[in-house]
Amino acid sequence: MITRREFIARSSSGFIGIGISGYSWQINPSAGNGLPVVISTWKHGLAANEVAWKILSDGGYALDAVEAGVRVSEADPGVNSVGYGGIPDASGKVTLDASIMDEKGRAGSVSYLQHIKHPISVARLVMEKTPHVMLSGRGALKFALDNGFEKEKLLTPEARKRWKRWVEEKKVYKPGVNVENREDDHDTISMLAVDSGGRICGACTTSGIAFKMHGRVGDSPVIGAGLFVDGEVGAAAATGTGELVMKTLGSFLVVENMRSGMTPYRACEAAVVRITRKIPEFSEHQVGFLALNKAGEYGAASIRPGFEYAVTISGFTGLKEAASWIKTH
Ligand code: SD4
Repeated sequence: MITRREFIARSSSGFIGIGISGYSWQINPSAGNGLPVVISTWKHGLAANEVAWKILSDGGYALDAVEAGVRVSEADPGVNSVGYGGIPDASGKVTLDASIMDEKGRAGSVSYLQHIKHPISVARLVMEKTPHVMLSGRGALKFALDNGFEKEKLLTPEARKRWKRWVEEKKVYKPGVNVENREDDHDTISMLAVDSGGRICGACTTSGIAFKMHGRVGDSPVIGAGLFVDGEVGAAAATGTGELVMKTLGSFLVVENMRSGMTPYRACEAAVVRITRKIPEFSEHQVGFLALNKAGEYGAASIRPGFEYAVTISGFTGLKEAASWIKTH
């Protein structure tokens, strides 16, 4: 594990770097702010946090908050990476992945789910009503329909147009996501919240990487990869190229790092370092981790610059840029 001194030394040598303000801010992230706290990935997290915060500030349950929060992005056709309006796979189909976990360590997820606008709510039902953790594909769809969800058309005209252009231009799938200057940038929403009763929960939902192979499932529905919650320690979630997160079981690693005493920021940084050590082509990809501990402290780290996350605490709501491993400026 790198030490703080090494990290700063390498940072100043130009090998890695982080924004100084982001760094110092995250080292002592939210001391004194108290509970509740909600954080989520990317700019679209701001609107999602707003809905989650209403529940949390009324003394509500973190699980209800994260579910309601990410549903905002799922329903927004302008968010082209989640639910309705998501960019399809290479065959033109919108296939969705989602997962949810509560403070008791209960988990539910769906993968390769089609035609359902709110996969996060299906994931919650899997958690609450079945003896299983994950339902996939047709089985997940049947379960959703049996439980009152409606079949909807998720491919918007805009997303269809982008897919048509991609096919016509005979473009080749590029696995990097959220990397600058990539036309098909893509943003999952992952949200973590701790409520005023100290209950910590998380949710993660996505249409996956644009133009992925038909049948591909990413990290988001895989418990421990895209999301992990341990109610006695904290929660972590990921965004970015799912294959890197799955190979390192990133969110589980972040939570385990917190269990061994790291701050949320340090825990995320160490999981990014793990990826850089295990996956030679890491620099071609973006991965960002978010973490929140039971005390309401939070932090984030990413491979590349540009990973923003939305924070809402009492008296503050706004975007923060995560510290990144690769320095580009
Ligand atoms: C995936 N992790 O399917 C997701 C994609 C993503 O921001 O997070 N995009 O690999």
